[in-house]
Amino acid sequence: MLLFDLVNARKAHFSPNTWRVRMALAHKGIDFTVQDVRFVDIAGIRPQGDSIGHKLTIPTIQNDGMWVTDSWEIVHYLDDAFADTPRLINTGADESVLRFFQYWAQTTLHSGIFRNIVLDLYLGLDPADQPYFRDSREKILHDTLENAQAGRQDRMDAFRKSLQPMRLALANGPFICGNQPGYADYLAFGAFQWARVASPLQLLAHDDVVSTWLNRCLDLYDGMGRRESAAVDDLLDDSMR
Ligand SMILES: N[C@@H](CCC(=O)N[C@@H](CS)C(=O)NCC(=O)O)C(=O)O
Repeated sequence: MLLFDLVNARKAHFSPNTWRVRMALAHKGIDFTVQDVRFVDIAGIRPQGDSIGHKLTIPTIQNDGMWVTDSWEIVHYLDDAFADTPRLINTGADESVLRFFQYWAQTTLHSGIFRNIVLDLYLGLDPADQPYFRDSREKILHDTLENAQAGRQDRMDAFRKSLQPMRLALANGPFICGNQPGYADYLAFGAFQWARVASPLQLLAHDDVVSTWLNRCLDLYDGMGRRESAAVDDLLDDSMR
């Protein structure tokens, strides 16, 4: 199992969509190797015979000659190809509700976080990635990265309020999926891990149950998430040198 994942200049893995898949692989107990790529390398990743037929995005996996791109497709593939491991996406209504949760994560979480860390993301990238990232993201934002990120402290209250559905869910159990973590937890975790790895911004108040949940997720699978160093730890290390 080979997982293609993005790295920044300090070789930290920051992609929110890949973190979903990393957690899914760990949940299933599937060992994997990681091939680090930068944004500028993605176009050069080509399956033999071009079996995917469209542009790859990260995450992409290669297993047993099979290439799969897109986190949702990858988790479906893992559920089918490793049928004796715990299933993450059940078919029927459960799948539709999970898909709805993914839409919520992409809109409320990813969009809410993106603007607040976009300049930090850029500054952390390998210099070879910076022109592409600036150009493509400024087109999406219709603004410079600097303007987009400015004033983020003023947006913090609104972002924290938007997490209320998570707080309500976490009143029922330690994880969004109940007593045990499941794919909804990994969808949300990916977003917070993205911010943690790429930016020193403190997104969550320490006394927020979402922060307690995030720490619980960081501890899962022998602290797999926590082993990826946070941007703030990196900055502290720098200032101590
Ligand atoms: N829906 C896709 C989204 C994947 C995606 O957009 N990945 C980003 C990195 S997190 C990417 O590959 N971007 C390539 C680019 O911006 O050129 C998934 O969940 O896998």
